[in-house]
Amino acid sequence: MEKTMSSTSSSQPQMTLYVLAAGLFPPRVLIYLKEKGVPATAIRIVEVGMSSKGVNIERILSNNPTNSDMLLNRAKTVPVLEIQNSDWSKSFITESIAILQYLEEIFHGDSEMKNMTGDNPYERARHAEILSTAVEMTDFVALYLHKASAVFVGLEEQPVDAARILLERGRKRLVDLEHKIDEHGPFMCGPHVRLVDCVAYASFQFFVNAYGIADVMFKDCAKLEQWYHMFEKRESASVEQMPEWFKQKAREVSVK
Ligand SMILES: N[C@@H](CCC(=O)N[C@@H](CS)C(=O)NCC(=O)O)C(=O)O
Repeated sequence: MEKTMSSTSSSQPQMTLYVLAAGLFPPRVLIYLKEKGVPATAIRIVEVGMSSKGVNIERILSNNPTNSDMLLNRAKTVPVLEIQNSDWSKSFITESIAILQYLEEIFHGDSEMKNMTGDNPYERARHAEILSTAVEMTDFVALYLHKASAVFVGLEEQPVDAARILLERGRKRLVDLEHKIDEHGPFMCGPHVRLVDCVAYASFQFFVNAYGIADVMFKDCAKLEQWYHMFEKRESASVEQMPEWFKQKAREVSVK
């Protein structure tokens, strides 16, 4: 899938976003673009797909032969944002949170688009706090699944103790998140949708849909469960799903 575009305005650079739309991390950016209100013409989106070795990074490299050394060192994962500089060289951002922060700055001041981090220093600090808990939760739960799901049997070591510890850490971050999100919602930081909603929803929907661990994600977390079911009805939330063969294997989870 490849959607073409040119920049919305001459003040913004031309950008290409490489994704695996059904993965865990790229949907953070795809959901954010829709919630922010970035026109589909502002960023070219290229699906890299999977190869037998995992994410097909070759697709990015083949587009960027002159930058391949730098990309091989940095872009072992997606999403990757490629930025066309005014001197025709290219720059790359290879971490989802850094991509989101860059886009938030690039589109800052565009009155057609929402502010996605907060309206004053306190709101932005609260947002940063909840975001860092959501990111830590994602990393612990993702690693737990690498140690406990049948999808990774034979691909990496799966010590049961490691799975237990990672699950415990992930659960602790989930409970932290439950306590930190706004009492009245409907979004994590209150009445306005923020970047953290996009990041957290990408994780929740992936863990719930691909790995079937709603029981883990929502145990003692009623506010999070309510937030999730509110957010899943939004247009931005219709994300691509992993294939059935993956889900079937992924849902065999040994430690819960
Ligand atoms: N910390 C990175 C993680 C990105 C990541 O792991 N992406 C997955 C796809 S969802 C990937 O590319 N995996 C390939 C691999 O780990 O070899 C980010 O937030 O962008």
